[in-house]
Amino acid sequence: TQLEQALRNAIISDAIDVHFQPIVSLSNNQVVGFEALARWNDPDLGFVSPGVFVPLAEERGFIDALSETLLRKAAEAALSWPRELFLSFNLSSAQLMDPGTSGSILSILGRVGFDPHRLELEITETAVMGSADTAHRIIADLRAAGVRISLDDFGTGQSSLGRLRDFIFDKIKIDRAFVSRINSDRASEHIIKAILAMCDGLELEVVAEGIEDYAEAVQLRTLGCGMGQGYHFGRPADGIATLRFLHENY
Ligand code: G
Ligand code: G
Ligand code: MN
Ligand code: NA
Repeated sequence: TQLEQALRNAIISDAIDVHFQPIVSLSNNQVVGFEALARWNDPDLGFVSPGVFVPLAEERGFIDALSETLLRKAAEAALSWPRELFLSFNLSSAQLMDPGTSGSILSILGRVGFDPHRLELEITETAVMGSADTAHRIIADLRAAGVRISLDDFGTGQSSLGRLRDFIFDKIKIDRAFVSRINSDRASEHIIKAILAMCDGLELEVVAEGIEDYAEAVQLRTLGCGMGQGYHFGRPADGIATLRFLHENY
């Protein structure tokens, strides 16, 4: 298809960019890290969402090429940040089925000179279930090298609490579906309280995603949520804007 051909060309010509969205500590609003988000603005097709081109790349077998370029760019950009903030990077389910993934990630970090302890990888539960043995081995290899693992979109889709007993995660990201209702719907507030209590017991860090206003930030901080992310703190921005943001915020 036209889209597939355009995506191939974009990968080859290095036209897919990476943007960064801040993740803050809710106790003091300090930036603690950034999530890398792929951005593709094609001259003919216009802006294409990663929600579209990432699944296409997976389907057509070029997710590895795409992801390697994005991780390299993201890690290189993170090296220019004025502080040693963490970099959070999304892994797709196809990558967790490929035994070469851990080696390829660690070799990129080595070449760029990026400390694995500063990297977090965001994965979804569905991705871990896809090919459980391979996924667990990849995760174990990465964690042994110091990389941390976040469970993305927690509370949606096929999440099952049983997965948390495997102790393969360092952090939980509460899906914005709960966060956006925290001040209008008692059920969402109770669910978030329960997630926070559970993560406290399991010694998991927590990020609330999709915080869009001050009231949500205050409520989550009051409930004891450690970290937050969302338009209230900053939208995803390119590398240069991110550097400017960091210099203005310290
Ligand atoms: O940035 P946006 O909200 O449009 O992202 C849409 C989806 O694309 C999200 O689920 C996000 O996790 C995913 N995504 C964004 N960048 C990447 C990437 O570099 N790799 C992978 N695998 N997924 C990404
Ligand atoms: O699936 P994942 O959690 O990786 O998706 C992250 C996506 O959420 C990013 O693509 C980003 O554009 C989007 N996002 C980040 N903050 C907000 C927010 O405050 N509100 C909304 N609606 N989307 C957000
Ligand atoms: Mn994510
Ligand atoms: Na999410």
